Amino acid sequence: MTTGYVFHPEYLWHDTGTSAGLLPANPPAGIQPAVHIENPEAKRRAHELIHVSGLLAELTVIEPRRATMAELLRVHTGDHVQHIKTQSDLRGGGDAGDGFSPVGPGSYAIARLAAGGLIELVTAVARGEVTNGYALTRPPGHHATADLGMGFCLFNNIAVAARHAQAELGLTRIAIVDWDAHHGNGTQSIFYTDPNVLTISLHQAGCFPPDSGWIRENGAGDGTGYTINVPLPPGTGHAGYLHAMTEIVLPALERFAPDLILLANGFDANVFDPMARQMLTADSYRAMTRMLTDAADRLCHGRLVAAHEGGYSPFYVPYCTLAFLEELAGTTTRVTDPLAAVVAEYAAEPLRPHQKAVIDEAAQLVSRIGAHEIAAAP
Ligand code: 9RB
Ligand code: ZN
Repeated sequence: MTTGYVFHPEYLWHDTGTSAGLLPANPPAGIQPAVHIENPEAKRRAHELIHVSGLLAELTVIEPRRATMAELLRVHTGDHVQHIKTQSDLRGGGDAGDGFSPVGPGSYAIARLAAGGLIELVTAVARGEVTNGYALTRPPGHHATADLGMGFCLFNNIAVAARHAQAELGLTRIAIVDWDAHHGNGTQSIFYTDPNVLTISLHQAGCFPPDSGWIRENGAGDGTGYTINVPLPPGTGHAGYLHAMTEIVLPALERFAPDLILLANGFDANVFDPMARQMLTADSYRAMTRMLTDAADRLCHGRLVAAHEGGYSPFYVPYCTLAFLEELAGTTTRVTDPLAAVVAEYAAEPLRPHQKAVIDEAAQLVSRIGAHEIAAAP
């Protein structure tokens, strides 16, 4: 068993400039500029820790390439791709669509390298060159819709890789699990009517985008039942997420029987994240990853491909990433979570009744997966 790893220094060159936390900086209005919240630091440190811990030596490094126009157009409109290119050609950069998604000078090429990196990784997995893999990419992708960049995302990397897997690699049924703290609205919208792509998003209710990611958003047309949202209350921790994995994600995957599992791997549900209010620890990511690799082993020859999404604590994201990647590779390193003692109290956060209520309600949707085919069978 081998684990593929995609990284490129250009991912760190995607220049998001300044911001004031959530808001664009605006000195005349008294909004002080600071380094943009989606900056390279957490990702640079994660990559360095992967190297220094010795884990990198156990991985199969896969070189990214830029996604082609045809590959992007499987998901995005020509107007959107052109818009990103035009903004990227501006000397001072521009915005991908919603006013919260900076496009730095040259970010068009970097965003293509992110989407193409995931394509190369999925290809290596499909060919059996590696069992599973991780793409530590930037910019992120899960908020980007067919025609709009949103929430720091330019192109929807996971969606581009999923369509490539279907079109070129013979992997038809694809499950996309998204445990970023924010709703995977872009991915949801792209596959909303498609019964061959199951999307499951676990996120903090109402965090971002506004009014998005509710249980009632359950797919449409032929895709009815193939979108599942679990809007977890703020404050959900290890026990709550594990309950959601056990009661929803795992049974949904069993029912769907995918050829490939993709993971939108945001680390912003950790307890130190400035952009969300969930309470996961590095050990939580390890446990959740173990559940997914076990499911992938049972259902699709271990084929699990993850893409980096959010995660904004430069000091904790690296340890969450290492725990995740160790588990993916089925190994450990000499580096353990140095904050484990500090987070022990948080880690003990139990499943609260209001969290259980949401999870149990969303779990009702699992039986809708494949209900058509089962009803239609003689
Ligand atoms: C503001 C708004 C946000 C909020 C959160 C994210 C997180 C992205 C992420 C991005 C942009 C809105 C400040 C809407 O980590 N995804 O995984 N912007 N939020 N309106 N206003 C005024
Ligand atoms: Zn996020």
